[in-house]
This record gives sequence, structure tokens and C-alpha cells, in this order.
Amino acid sequence: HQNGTAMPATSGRPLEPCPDIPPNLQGVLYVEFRTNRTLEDVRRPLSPLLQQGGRYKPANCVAKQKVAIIIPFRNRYEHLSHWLHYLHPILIRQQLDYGVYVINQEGDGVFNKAKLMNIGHTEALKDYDYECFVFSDIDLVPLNDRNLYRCSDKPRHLSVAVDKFNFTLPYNTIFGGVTALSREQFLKVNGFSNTFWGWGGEDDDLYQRIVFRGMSISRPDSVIARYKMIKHGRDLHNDRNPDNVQKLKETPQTIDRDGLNSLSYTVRNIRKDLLYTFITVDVQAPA
Ligand code: UD2
Ligand code: MN
Repeated sequence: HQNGTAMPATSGRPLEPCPDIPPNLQGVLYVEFRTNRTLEDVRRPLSPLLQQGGRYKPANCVAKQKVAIIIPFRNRYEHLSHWLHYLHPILIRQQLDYGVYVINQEGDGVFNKAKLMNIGHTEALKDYDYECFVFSDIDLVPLNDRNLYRCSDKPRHLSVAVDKFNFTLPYNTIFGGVTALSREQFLKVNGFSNTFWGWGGEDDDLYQRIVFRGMSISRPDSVIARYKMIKHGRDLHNDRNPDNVQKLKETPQTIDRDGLNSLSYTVRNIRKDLLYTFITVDVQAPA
């Protein structure tokens, strides 16, 4: 802050854009999931900074991008607390204008992660003019805050080096975990397919959509893009779906009619917590 000649904060003087590289990043972070964290614990230190719905924007500069973080969810409350505990301070240091959207699948029908992502994109846009969408598993926490949760000229794969995969890519075209697509990029591929029920394949299908639409992906350096995954077993009602392997052969035929333009769901409830917007939806799982 300046003294004397500085204009009062209420003068309406336009803010400067935030710097390209946020100045307060810490680099390597210490992350552990042994501590029990209640939402109350997580909320306390963050409450002066956040706005209802898990929203934040820097006070002293105009953020480079408006980013919606979309998290597919069902019955992973312990993971949610860890994620919020670690991610909010990181996203704040990254000087993003962001909102956190937890898209909760109602009931115990077969899980559909990709459809939840499409719903998150659609619902977030009803809130705010987001330009960038970061799609993240609830169980992935970055180990370095220099891995910016922003979009770039290509769809971006952020979770490059995950501890569970010994910090290397299990295969070169992997596009699961944490990804960032601009509004245009996501629209260009018609979003995710809505028809991948159960575990597996939906991320590979998105990769194929990107390539089929003439784009390629980018990744941050693997030294920076390191992640810790919370250990977990396979959830109930999310068994690996063997049909999804065959479905991957059909991406070029399905991309135009299966995605954002065919998305159908019912919102059951929208709850704005300080830490997140929690949207419960009926995804119309097969009986
Ligand atoms: C891998 C991918 C993931 C996804 C999945 C295949 C990486 C690092 N991760 O994760 O992005 O492509 O394989 O479908 O490559 N979830 C719930 N409740 C449930 C089930 C799932 O909240 O009952 C959510 C949660 O956000 C979770 C995500 O869906 O992190 C992915 O499910 P997973 O963690 O069981 O899958 P995983 O670890 O094999
Ligand atoms: Mn996982």
C-alpha cells in the first residue's frame, strides 16, 4: 500500500492485471492425509478469504483467468476435506478468480464421472462467466503450487507425475486425473461423453475427442506437476465397465451426438458452503 498521494480504495481506479507468474508461490509443498480434518477445521482459516460457494478473486489485481474447478463426487467426504484444505490456499496463491463446484451424484446407481463433469461445466456457467474449466478427481493434491490451475492454448493434462504411478505417466496418452480445458476447447469436443457408466475409459475418450478435433494436449514439466493421491479402494457402484473398451473405438462416430449437446439431468439441490458449491444431481443412471 502507498501513503499520502495514493488514491482511496473506493476511487474506482481500475486494477492492474495480475502478473503472469504469481509472486507468492511456495514451490514444493508438504502434503499428508493422516490428519483428521473436519470441514469446520478447514473453513476456519479460510473464512476471511473466501466468498460463499467456494469463490475467490484476488483483491489487488485482475486475475488472468476465471476458472471453475469441477469435482465429480459421491460419498468421499474425507477426501473432500483434504482436497479443500490443500487446494484453496494454493489457488489463492495462484491469484485465480475461481469457484469450486462439487457435483454430487444422487442415489446409488452406477457412477458416471464424465456426465458429472459435463453437468459441472453447465451449472458453473449459470453462476459466472468462467473461461477455463479444471476437472479434478477429489483424491489428487498437487505437491507443487507452481503447477498453475489455468488453461492454455491446448487442452492441458496437469496430473503428470502421480505417486500412485511412481511419478511417471502410465501411458503417454493418459488424460485422467486433473485436466484444464478452456470454454472453447471443451465446446469444440462437445464435452465428455455421457455414456461411460462405471469405471474407466471416459478420460481416454476425451483424449480421442481432442485429437479428432485436430488439437493436441500439453503438460507442465513432470518435476513440477507432481501429485499425491489419497489411497482408496474401488467404490461401490463404480466397477470397471468392460464395455467401455469397445466404446473407445466409436469416438469418431459418437462425438457429434453424445456430449454437451445431448446432456440431460435433473438438479436436486444446490448448496452454497463457504468452501464449495455442492450440486446434487440425478444423472438418470440405468436401473
Ligand atoms: C483414474 C483417473 C480418473 C478416472 C478413473 C477412471 C488418474 C490419476 N485418475 O482414477 O481421472 O479417469 O481412473 O474412471 O488418472 N468418485 C467419487 N465417488 C465414487 C466414485 C468416484 O467421488 O463412488 C470420483 C472421485 O472424484 C474420484 C473420481 O471419481 O477421484 C475417479 O474415481 P477413482 O478415484 O475411483 O478412479 P481412479 O483413482 O482409478
Ligand atoms: Mn482415485
